[in-house]
Amino acid sequence: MPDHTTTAMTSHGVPLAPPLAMQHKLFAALSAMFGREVPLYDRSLLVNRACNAVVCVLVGRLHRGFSISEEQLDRAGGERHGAIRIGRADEYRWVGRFFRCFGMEPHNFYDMTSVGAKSQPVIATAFRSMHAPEHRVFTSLLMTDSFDEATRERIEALLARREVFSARARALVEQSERDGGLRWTDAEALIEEATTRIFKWTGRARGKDLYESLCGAGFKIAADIACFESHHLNHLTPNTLAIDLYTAAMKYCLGAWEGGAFRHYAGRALERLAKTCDRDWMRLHFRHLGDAELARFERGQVGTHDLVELVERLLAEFRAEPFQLMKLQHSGFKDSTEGPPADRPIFLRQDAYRALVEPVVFIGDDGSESPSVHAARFGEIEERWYACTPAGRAIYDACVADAEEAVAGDPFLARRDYEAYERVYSAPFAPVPTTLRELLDRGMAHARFAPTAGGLAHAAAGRPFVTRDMLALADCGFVSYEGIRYEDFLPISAAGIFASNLSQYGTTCTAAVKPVYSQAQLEAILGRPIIDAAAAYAQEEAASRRATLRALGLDERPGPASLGA
Ligand code: OOG
Ligand code: NI
Repeated sequence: MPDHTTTAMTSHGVPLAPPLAMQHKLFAALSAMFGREVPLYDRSLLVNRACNAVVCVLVGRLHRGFSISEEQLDRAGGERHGAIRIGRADEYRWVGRFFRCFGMEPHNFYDMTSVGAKSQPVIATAFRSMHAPEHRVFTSLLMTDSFDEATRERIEALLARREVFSARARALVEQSERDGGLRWTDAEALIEEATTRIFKWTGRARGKDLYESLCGAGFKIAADIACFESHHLNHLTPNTLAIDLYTAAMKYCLGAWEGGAFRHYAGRALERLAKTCDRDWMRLHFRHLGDAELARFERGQVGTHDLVELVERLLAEFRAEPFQLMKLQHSGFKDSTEGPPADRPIFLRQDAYRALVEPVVFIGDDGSESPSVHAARFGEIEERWYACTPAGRAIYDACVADAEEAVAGDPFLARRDYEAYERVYSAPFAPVPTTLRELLDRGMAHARFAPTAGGLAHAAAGRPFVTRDMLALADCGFVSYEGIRYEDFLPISAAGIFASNLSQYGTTCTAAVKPVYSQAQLEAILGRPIIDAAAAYAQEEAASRRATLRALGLDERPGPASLGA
């Protein structure tokens, strides 16, 4: 695996670009590319930044001494995940090799063909760094064998004709593999391949007949993959500090909501934040803050007037031209947010503006051009919470199933009466705790533990500890903990995003026999193993427990059996 911290050299003594630095550069370049391609995306970043800035003002009043630099604010919203959809197995392998040059490994196997009614004919993994990732790419592969024979042949024939990775891009990837990295000039050349070719939207399509018959038969996703010439970014999702505030802001700026609705929902979002913004929230949302800094902040108070003032401040800011999103062509915002209810801090919550209707030109075999439109690219947002243990995951899955069932009978409830929808959807999540501490007490979420200065001094003085239990040690002030953030995706949320944006609920397999897909199959396509993220979170927690016990001298001195570990 490439080393992310030290400077490696080529055999000629030229320094290699650190993969993580390359990754930041790649995502900044992709964001700039996507911003040029999709003005609404660029503007949505401004909306997110304005919301995040207001959140930071509120946080500064709640935690006196907290402030954030412009750069840190950019970084908080600068985290991104992209989504791409690939047509052929050999293309998929190239994409995996490409991301490896940037220190990004495949995490988790997502079989989107079997997520119930919202299934799509794709399987996927997500490329990201293993440690503290800031960028990810959800990468789907179209499974042509889930179509009837005739359709499958037509899709494959069209896909066979394209070449997304140029000879230069392939050579650079091979060079990186051979030399264990790339010099900066070559890294920049590979990033240029990414933004000018591999992930670029060209608006040029082929196979108009196939396109129309796929869309007509409800296979929009297949049309989006098979008929285009690149692995165009479908969306690039920034991170937000307060998804409900952002969503309200977008609905207002897009013209879907009046000021009154915005005031109500934005005020509610800030009020909730004021209640939940404790030390754990701070650690989760601001990675640059350490325990020492957090300890220096003094608890402040905010009242209704603060919330009103901040909402009005946003409204005033939204009068400026860049926030007049209603003037851009758009298809509105999703009706409801995917993921757990706002007060259950696990996994992640996502929302999106709907896929834009974009002009495309179909190029015929004779070179003729035929103008048309295509709707696939949308604008997602997300807020990340804690990674669950298998026990937490099982409870979450059961809650989701109940919640989906509870709202299934009334598909337009969210649009008609959002607060009623929220009540119905969130009620089944009652078994999920609302705080990190409760999640940890119940073994539902993962944490990283560390000894405190007090704990180390206690150990150095040779004083005994009455327990080896991490949370009990934390209560005594000997150990600190922080929740581990969830860095992956949720099939059910992804399915909801796919479904709403394809304005199509899901697709059924038309193959004579429905194929069964496996992780091993995708690993064979990639030519390397897929990391099991759940195991990685558990290992990270276990390693921190072991290191903490060792630092406190508790590994050699087993505690009283009755108190357990
Ligand atoms: C990918 C959908 C998955 C997410 O955030 O869950 C995804 C796609 O639309 O291609 O991006
Ligand atoms: Ni996404």
